Amino acid sequence: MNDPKLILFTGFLGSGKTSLLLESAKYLAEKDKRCAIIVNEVGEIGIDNLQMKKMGYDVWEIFGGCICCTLAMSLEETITQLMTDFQLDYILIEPSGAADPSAIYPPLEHSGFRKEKIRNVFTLDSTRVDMFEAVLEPYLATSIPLADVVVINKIDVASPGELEKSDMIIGKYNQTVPLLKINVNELSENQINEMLKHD
Ligand SMILES: Nc1nc2c(ncn2[C@@H]2O[C@H](COP(=O)(O)OP(=O)(O)OP(=O)(O)O)[C@@H](O)[C@H]2O)c(=O)[nH]1
Ligand SMILES: [Mg+2]
Repeated sequence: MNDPKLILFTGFLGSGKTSLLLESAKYLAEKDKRCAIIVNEVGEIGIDNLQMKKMGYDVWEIFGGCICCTLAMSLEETITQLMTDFQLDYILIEPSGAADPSAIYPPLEHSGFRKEKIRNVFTLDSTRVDMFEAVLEPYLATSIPLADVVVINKIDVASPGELEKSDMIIGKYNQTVPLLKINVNELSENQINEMLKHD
């Protein structure tokens, strides 16, 4: 049995992680891939467990706080159990947007996922780059170098200046990462494939 592909949706609070995760899950389901979704709180994504079960997903709710720092054991156990009980193609994880994204790797590695096996999709909300630059430099400096692909989103509502600054900020911390510019409401199949592709 092949190990599932593990996709992490990282990015600051409110940046668009859940929207991308759900679009990805929908797309993968259409392609008959089996996915598990791990989020902090199922309520947060606005879909209840029963409904997800009807759609063919198993939702594993991890209670309270952020899965990265306070509940690392429970994340590890959840993944181990998922992999024992199900034949999965993908595990999609949304860590809390307030967490240090580097903290999620140790529990994933304990579950048997080497860093090269994890695809970290970092979302940058282009409409808030000025704020990020002003007060979140340390967050950007730890998050962006870990990204395997950066999604600059909300291009439908950003100004040309904000889009230019988004490019500049990513380039400052990671010169080699592939960039995707998207409006989540008009995602193309190519963009989703580019985002999820595993080498
Ligand atoms: N116009 C536009 N809105 C977007 C886009 N992507 C996300 N949004 C909106 O941005 C808001 C936040 O999106 P979420 O997907 O909930 O963001 P999140 O990162 O999961 O937020 P938290 O879990 O609270 O950290 C929602 O209202 C989305 O509809 C986009 O490309 N364009
Ligand atoms: Mg979310």
